[in-house]
Amino acid sequence: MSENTLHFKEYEYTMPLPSVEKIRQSIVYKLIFILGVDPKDATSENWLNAAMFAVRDLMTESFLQTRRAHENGQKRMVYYLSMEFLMGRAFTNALVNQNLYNQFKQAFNELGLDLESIAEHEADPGLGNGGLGRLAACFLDSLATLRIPAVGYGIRYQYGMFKQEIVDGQQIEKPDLWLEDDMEWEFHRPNKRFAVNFGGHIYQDGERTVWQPNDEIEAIAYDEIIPGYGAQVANPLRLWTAHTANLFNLDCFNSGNYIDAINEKMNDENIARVLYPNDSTEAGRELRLKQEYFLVSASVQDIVARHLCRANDIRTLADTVAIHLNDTHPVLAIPELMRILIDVHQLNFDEAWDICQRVFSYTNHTLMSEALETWSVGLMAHLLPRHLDIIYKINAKFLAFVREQGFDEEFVKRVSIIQEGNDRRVRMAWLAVVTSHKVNGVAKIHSDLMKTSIFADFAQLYPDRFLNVTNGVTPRRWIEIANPPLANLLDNYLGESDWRLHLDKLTKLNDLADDANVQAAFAQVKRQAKERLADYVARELNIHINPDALFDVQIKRIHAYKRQSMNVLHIVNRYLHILANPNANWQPRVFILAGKAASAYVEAKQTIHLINDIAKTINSDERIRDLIKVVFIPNYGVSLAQIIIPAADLSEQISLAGTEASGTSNMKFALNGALTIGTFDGANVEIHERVGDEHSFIFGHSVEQVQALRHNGYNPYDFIDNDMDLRNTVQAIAQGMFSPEDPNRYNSLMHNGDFYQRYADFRSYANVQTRVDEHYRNQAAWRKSAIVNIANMGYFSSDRSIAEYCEKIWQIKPLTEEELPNNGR
Ligand code: 26V
Repeated sequence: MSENTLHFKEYEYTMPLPSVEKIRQSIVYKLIFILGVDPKDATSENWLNAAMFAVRDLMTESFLQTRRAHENGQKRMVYYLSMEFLMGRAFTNALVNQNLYNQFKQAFNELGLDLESIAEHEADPGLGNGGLGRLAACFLDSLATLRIPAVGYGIRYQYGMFKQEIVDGQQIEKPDLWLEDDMEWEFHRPNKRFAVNFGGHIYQDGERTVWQPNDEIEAIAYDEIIPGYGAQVANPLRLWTAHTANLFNLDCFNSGNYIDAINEKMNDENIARVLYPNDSTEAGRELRLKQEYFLVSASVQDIVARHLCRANDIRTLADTVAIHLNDTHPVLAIPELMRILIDVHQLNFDEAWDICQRVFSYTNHTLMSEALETWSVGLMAHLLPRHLDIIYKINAKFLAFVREQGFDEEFVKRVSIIQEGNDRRVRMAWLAVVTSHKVNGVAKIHSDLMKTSIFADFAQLYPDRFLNVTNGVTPRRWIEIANPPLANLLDNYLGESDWRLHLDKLTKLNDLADDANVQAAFAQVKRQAKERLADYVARELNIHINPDALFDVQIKRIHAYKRQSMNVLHIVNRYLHILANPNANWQPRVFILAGKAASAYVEAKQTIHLINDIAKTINSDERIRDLIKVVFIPNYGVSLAQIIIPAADLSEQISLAGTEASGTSNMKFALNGALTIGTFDGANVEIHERVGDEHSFIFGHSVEQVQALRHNGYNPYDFIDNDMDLRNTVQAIAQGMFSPEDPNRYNSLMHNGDFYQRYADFRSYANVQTRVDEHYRNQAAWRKSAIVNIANMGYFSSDRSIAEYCEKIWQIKPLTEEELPNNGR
């Protein structure tokens, strides 16, 4: 960047030069004049806050220029609607993507401060549950980097994902007060506000249906800058907060009790209060439905308003607008857009329907039936009567089409958007599929299963609608930021730095995988990351782990289908064998697990308790002599993942085949040189395809075998009774070896019908773990495998995923050189 980087032609102004000196001055300036803090009293938080404002200045111009480019161009734009965005910390990301990291580091040095430790003070906004939210964040990074005209829309939850503490081995949830750090660096847009209505009733006025709502909430925007790598383009992530609408215009104030009326209105702000955990419990569902509508109503109103600014003709909406539905959570955007087109802009139903079909696309992220959203017709009639009315009309039109095709009434019943019966419900996934021009799964195997399981009927009706776009992850966060020494290694051995933008360039490493120098350099990178993690574990948990041991890692939400408890079976089996045979040549291992359990999910919480009980017993058993260490690291999130993933030797991806839609940590691990031990599930299949049998460890039943077992009446004791290791292991846990004070504590966890077939896969899992040990003993061979893994991960860049979405789903092109904000630099 130079002093005259960008200009709004009609105004004169000077941007501060981002030299080290100017940066240092800018930080001090912000500290004094924006925060009002005397530098001699400044805390680390104050310095960070000041530096964040300084870096925001440097992004703002391209942010506003990008907006101009969007407004001036007639390009189709994509609006990515998601109830979750797991962005991770923003500060280092902003520096890296703008190529300002070294300057800021130097500026901090000159102030006597260390950038890395200052950056640790930033709160990590946990506005998501897991993979779906993190995927949205990787996608935003790639959209901006690829200069795609795009806006992300979400909710600015006051409380994100809870903070997890472990007390006596058990999970305790603490509220996550991420906003209280007072480091708001988003742009608050108090004039970007939209009324979101609820309740009331509908009536006919001639041809027209009129909605008379009885409650109004206001959505107010906050914009976060999403800088693309290379600083050419910055897109907005617009998050909505809830505000009580114009209090004094509402009827309830005429009814007498002023204080009660105010209190009641204050409750409206609960809408944006807290992120829902994905435990699919019924409690509090009404608020969740309100949240979903709140997000989509504000966003769709905003999208329509933007379109009218650009094109001034509502009928051309589908030419300039693509709206993407991240799972079914924002599917109410469909009836909301219909409502706006018909009720506000007076289009007829068929015109509106035609526009919706061209605008919307939808990604499915899970096949598990309990996660498929449905809403009771009664609740929807109560909160959103006009939307229910529109959904009925869409359904009538759709079912007429189905009958025309000659399908029978059984089929009609199955595909109806309304599930009939005592408890009538709206099936949100069906509404998404019926409307969207494209529906995608997130890994090859998942997209195939989608067409043969949950959406089989729809695949018959609309064979061309379904496609796959395999997930990806951003190499900027998952290599450059999480693992700077690896980034250096890649720069050195690839002889260029643009793997950050063209991850396929990593394939060059395939030729270097046998090279002793490269292996040694890799070993050093891995060692550094393992030491860093060991320091963290020593500091936070007072557990000492040996960086020479094999680091075996499973980090993700705790869920029965992900089978953390099968990992535990292997650990205990190994423990029992070491006790029986202490002098064999055991490979020392550190088992690292982390993840949150939804607060109402009893089995998941028990699993955490079990892991901690086992850690306590094994870590203090002197006979084990550090051959096994078990560590459960509390409060898993993006920031912790950035520390753990680079340090992993082995990546546990052991879900039951057919249950994990894709997984994305599997990609991050392999990209950081961990070998995968995994089932044929999700993206493991495609990772294995690229790295080969020799460099990964696949085990367990295939989807077909899993289905056959289920079909034939799966009996876990067929496996327990016929495998002595398994029998001993299950008994040890179930009879209280790790919970002597409460010997039955894990009886039910071990004897619960084993829906996810841990016991059926145990033998092949244990066997392949033995192969892992053998491979690790040959360090040269292991390092080669690790390098081959890195070399073949180019495909799993989220840049590739986004390019596919643009081409196959959204029909969107990047901004051209001429349209670029900094054209003429
Ligand atoms: C469901 C619910 C239902 C209750 C309210 C809150 C809530 C939040 C999320 C969900 C569904 C989550 C689905 C999900 O996270 N799927 C994951 O998506 C990843 C990105 O595609 C993928 O890698 C994981 O395999 C998949 O489990």
